[in-house]
Amino acid sequence: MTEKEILKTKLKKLTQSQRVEFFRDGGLCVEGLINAEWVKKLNDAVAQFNEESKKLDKSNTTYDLQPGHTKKNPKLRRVTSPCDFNEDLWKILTEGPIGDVAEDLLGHTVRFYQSKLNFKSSKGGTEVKWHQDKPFFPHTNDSVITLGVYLNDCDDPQGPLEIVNGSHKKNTFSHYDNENIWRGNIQETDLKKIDFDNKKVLKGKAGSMAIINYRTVHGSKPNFSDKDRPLLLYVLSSGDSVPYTPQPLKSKYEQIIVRGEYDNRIHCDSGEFVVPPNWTNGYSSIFALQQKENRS
Ligand SMILES: O=C(O)CCC(=O)C(=O)O
Repeated sequence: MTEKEILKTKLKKLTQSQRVEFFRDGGLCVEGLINAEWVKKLNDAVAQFNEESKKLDKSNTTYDLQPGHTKKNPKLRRVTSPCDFNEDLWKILTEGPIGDVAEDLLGHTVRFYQSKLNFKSSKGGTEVKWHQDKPFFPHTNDSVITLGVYLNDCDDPQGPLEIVNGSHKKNTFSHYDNENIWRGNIQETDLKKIDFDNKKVLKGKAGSMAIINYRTVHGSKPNFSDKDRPLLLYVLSSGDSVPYTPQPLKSKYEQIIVRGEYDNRIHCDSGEFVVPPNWTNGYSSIFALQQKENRS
């Protein structure tokens, strides 16, 4: 759906000025969107994932472990498709506030693309280098967003998400290097073209939501503090926007319409852009890719 059409729909959760800020800047953080009861349920799920990770000594398709992970000193970095394993994580989208915010920003028909749980553990949780999401999963139109819920208070030391205001309306950069190897981040020469003076830090208390468009330049610093930074992420699109390339993070819910009615129509923006590698036979994580880790 177009910005103009969406701005006219009835709001469920956000204010009109928050919605205008989202379309102007390409992202924002809103405090208090997820109440304490939901935050507790989501944190119970996080505790379960942490327990499971202690049974592992290497990463697999669901659990991405930071180098140095041990049972005694677990360093879970990401859970892929956490909604597949916990009903509350799915319910907060289909029946709760995540779906309501999605309707405010995507229109009444909302399509599920993927979910992930990024931990960024205390005392060394990995940075996420500057990147855009569109190069990872280009869609037929740019009505694609990520909604991220902070499950602990997240201030500067914990490495909150940061965005470059207005970058969603400018270039979409290649995430390949000069040798045509996928790196998952914007390369040095292109970083010089970005106005980093115009940054916004999306930090907030537990239950805040960081919201970004999939073309917005974003990243986050490492977490050297003594508090973890669990961030639950949902990637969603308008019903009329579908991906051009195979989904790297498999899920039983792939492409499900979570809100509204789908009339079998899609909208295609014109243009040409670089597509990602074919990850049908395996994908690790943005952290592992950007850190150039080899997986056996
Ligand atoms: O966890 C973060 O700080 C950033 C996550 C992100 O940008 C992504 O997974 O695409």
